[in-house]
Amino acid sequence: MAAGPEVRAALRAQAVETPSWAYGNSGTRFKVFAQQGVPRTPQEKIDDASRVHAHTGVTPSVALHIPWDRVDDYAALAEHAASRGVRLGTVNSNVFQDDDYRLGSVTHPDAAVRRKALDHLLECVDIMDATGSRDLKLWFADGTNYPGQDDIAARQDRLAEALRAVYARLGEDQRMLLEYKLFEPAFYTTDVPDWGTAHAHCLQLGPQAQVVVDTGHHAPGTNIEFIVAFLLRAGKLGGFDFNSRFYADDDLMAGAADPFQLFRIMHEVIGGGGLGPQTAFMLDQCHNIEPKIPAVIRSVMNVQEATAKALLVDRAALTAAQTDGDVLAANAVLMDAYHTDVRPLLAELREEWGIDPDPMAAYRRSGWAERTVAERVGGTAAGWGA
Ligand code: LRH
Ligand code: MN
Ligand code: MN
Repeated sequence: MAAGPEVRAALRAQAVETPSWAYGNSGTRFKVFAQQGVPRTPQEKIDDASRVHAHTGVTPSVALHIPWDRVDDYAALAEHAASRGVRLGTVNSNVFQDDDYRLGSVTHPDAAVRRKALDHLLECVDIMDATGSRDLKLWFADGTNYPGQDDIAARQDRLAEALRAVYARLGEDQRMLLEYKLFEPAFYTTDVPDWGTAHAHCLQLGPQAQVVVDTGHHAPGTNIEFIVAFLLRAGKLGGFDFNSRFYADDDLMAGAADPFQLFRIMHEVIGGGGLGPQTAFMLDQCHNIEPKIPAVIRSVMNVQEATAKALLVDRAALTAAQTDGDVLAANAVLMDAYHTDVRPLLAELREEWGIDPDPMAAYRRSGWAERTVAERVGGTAAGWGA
């Protein structure tokens, strides 16, 4: 299957944002495994992100998580990123790691806690102003554990009120990406459990509010590509948090558990006209047992491979087969693309872009891992599971 100039151009233009927290120590709720050489500061996380960009050529931005990446001067942090050849991307808010949030944040029954959570979200927009970030990503751990614990509908009212206040604070070029998650840490009700709830809130807010699809946040068997197609059609797909899952929110490397699902998602993205900067393609992963930078590189390559395969789908043949009602032919068009080995194409493209065709080997040879182990003593936890 030949890759024409349009496919090559689309792969060149692709951008995947990496998360600062993927570079720090992380773990499960049972144990954080400390690795040697991990970043001690937000600046060092950015340095690691810039290594990934140097080897992949397609990860020009790094997402922040506040307060995990709190600094005094965000403009200076943006300058640091620029000096390393990357920029600061999405600002992720964190209203889940404070004792006050035991019963929720923006949906908490106590107005004082709701105010504290809202102030944090507004502060995140101030940070976006300083960093030049376009997107604010909102994920709420809010929910309840027991029937009767709180009023489900009243919590929706409180959520809507907070979202309205944040939306009103956004600048013209800024967006709010609302992330949903089926369960965890709440186990009975979750206040934003699914794309329908997120979509309904975003619809009420306006065009700058969009839904973000974290691939690990659904019930097993959920057809994520359907959600993607639906949201794209509605103009409401803001972006992705890519990661793999076998069971729940596993946060494993994107494309590791189910590369076919990633391909199917990218096929819908392309079909719906979503492959471009209007969609934030982000990773949201934690590398607990594997070395972090190579794990991020591998994930980015997996996203690239899924994208390349989806770009190779013969859309004219697919439409013809679909119109004819030829189920097997239509399915064969998709499978032909999926079974294409796109690794030689991507290697060739990397050479064209002036980088090593084998990012994993190039990283290993770079000596970065050894250097950071020698230089960085006492790395920090990402904040997650810490
Ligand atoms: C929640 C989530 C959300 C958080 C991140 C650390 O499970 O996916 O995006 O910000 O993990
Ligand atoms: Mn996420
Ligand atoms: Mn998650």
